[in-house]
Amino acid sequence: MSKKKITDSGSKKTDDLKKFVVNTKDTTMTTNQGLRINDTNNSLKSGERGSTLLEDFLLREKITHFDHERIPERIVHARGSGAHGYFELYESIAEFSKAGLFTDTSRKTPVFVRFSTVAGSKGSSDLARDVRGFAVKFYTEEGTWDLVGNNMPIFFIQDAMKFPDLVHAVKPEPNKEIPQAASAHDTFYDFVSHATETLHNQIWAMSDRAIPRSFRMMEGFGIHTFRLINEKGESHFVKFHWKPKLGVHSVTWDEAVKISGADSDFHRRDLWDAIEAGQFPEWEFGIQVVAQKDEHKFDFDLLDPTKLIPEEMVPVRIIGKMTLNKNPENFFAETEQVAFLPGHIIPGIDFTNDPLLQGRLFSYRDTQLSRLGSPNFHQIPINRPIMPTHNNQRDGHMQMDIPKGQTAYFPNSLSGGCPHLSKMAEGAFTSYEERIDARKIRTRSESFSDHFSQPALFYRSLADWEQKHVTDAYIFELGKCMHQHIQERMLYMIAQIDTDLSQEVAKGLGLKVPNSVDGPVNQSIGADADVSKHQPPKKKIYLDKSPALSQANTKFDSIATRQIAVLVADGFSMKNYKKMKQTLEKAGAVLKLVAPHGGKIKCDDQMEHKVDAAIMTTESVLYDAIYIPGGKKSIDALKNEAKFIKFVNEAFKHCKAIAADDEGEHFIDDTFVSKHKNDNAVLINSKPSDFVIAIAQHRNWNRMEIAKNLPC
Ligand code: HDE
Repeated sequence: MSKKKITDSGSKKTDDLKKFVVNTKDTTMTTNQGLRINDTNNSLKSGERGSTLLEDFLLREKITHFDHERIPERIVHARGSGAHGYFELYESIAEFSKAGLFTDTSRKTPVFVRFSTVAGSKGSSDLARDVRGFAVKFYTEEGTWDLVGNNMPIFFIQDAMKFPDLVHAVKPEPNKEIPQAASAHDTFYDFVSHATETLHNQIWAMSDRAIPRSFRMMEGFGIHTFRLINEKGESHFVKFHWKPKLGVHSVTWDEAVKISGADSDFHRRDLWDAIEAGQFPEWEFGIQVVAQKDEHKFDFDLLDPTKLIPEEMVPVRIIGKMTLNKNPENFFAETEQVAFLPGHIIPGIDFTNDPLLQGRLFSYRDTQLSRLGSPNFHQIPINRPIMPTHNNQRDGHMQMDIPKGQTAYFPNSLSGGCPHLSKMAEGAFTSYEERIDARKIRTRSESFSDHFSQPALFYRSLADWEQKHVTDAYIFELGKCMHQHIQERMLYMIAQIDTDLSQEVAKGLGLKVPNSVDGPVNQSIGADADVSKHQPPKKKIYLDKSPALSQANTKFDSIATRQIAVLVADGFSMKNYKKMKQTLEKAGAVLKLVAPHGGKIKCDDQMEHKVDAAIMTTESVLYDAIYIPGGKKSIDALKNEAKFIKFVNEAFKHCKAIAADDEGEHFIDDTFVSKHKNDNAVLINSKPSDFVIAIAQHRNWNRMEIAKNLPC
């Protein structure tokens, strides 16, 4: 994460948006027609206590606009947060792609990014267990390219035809509209347990990836195999990756549940605050390239979006970096109205026949028509490309441009043939000339049938503590299912991935893992299909482990932007505080004074300090670590407030770093931590630099077994 001076612009796109920004500073209120208004509080009435008159155009304008100020939320990914930024290329990959943003290292390509949860409504909690959307709009000089990805490298289904079923299964159940933003219910697992292709993404959703610490600490993936096309028209297969500079980190499920109550905007606030503070989130951009001739060399099909290419088999080559450096001016105008379309493509990149991708190419344009209400949605400021657009598409709801001239067709002579077509040499797009010689057929390729090998690879690759989290997540999710046959069918599916895992989950549910299921294992096939051809074979082991899949192997070298709660009351030790503050802030952390009351408190030097949060307004789960400076008076006051004790106990339970100095140790003695002073991430009278190392570790998972038994 780079810390830079906040810049208001810096890109062609943010400069372009400035034209549309309306500032009300030093202005007078008017109607939408420019008429000055001197009363916006009272309607026009027949007498002081009389009825309102139909004549009141001021009331009508105000109320009518209000009545229509909502648009349909996105059918999936309704809850999201956006930010502006730019993409820079480290090295040209002209050998693979002719795209300007991949060949010209002097370019700074503007981007707008929207992160989202999938299942919840617009007002749901950020910390739901869910996949996260990671959609990037690149405003390139050759047109807009949208890379509409997720924070997990695979998807639940293999064919777009199944998307409505998947979404209907996971969304609130149609009779009672319950549960909100949660996969832990019968319909989801009913579907999953009958459609084995879902199991890979489903086990990822049980892992810590589904409860990120921050959007800034998530990976992003394009998921599908795309093509890169070079100047010679040659194609290479490619998978796109985003790698966060801060590493990949998550919260625990217990925290996620509590954060949802304490601050349901936790991720949104975190992204906004980091950018406002000039601590700009950064991701490196990587590609996995596979030569055309190697299309069939893998144990899985490159066109199957439920499969990843292990990084140990095809390394990710880092070629650039994205920095987010500006918050939107207006949530609705930008974050809500931004329209991402996988079909927004540029020369140098192309699609493959991945049947999920192919369906997405239709769905996203279609959905904008009902969400934004017009085929002119590309004219909304956030959606406008940075290059001029010219064609013969005309009219429609809310046409914002004024197309000039007599003609709106091609070819023409009356407008001199304009807009004329572009020659290939001038940078026109052309689709990759893939050779196709096939029968028209409605089926699933047999090469898509292996549904157990990769979820098993994922699970095997996780660290012990990650596996434990997956087990607990399954017990929670399946424990919320009311139908035993669904739970048992799921246990059978999990057993195909890992028998120990299924036994542990079964124990938690108080059930036994069944030896078979009713009907075919996979029922996601056509009625007349040859069932035997579409049953997943037993799992294969083509790679023992993929270390890249485990968060245990991420970066632990930074505490930048980590939130540290400093527990203080009047009389806290300034000497302790100052020393700790200097070291932590130098390393980029953010210290927050949490005190018995709001306003100001005094340290033992009698200086006043602004309180960041009164204990009644905050919770331990909102911080990454805790520091308790000494000062007898302060510690006595903290001990008097039970919530401070709970605060520290919870941080300990969540395996966070805790430091205390001098009398701060007496406070620790009143908490669960007292028995664990030799824990690696409990630092009493230690060097501040040791605290930095402990915070950078994110969590001390060695504490997990002890923490589990703490009653808080
Ligand atoms: Fe989406 N998806 N999706 N999806 N998706 C939408 O488009 C759809 C899929 C993803 O921040 C919708 O504008 C189909 C995969 C993100 O605005 C809709 C299929 C991946 C976002 C839609 C998929 C995604 C969406 C809803 C299966 C990861 C939010 C509103 C064929 C690679 C973008 C909208 C934003 C949004 C359809 C599968 C990611 C309905 C039919 C795979 C990040 O068009």
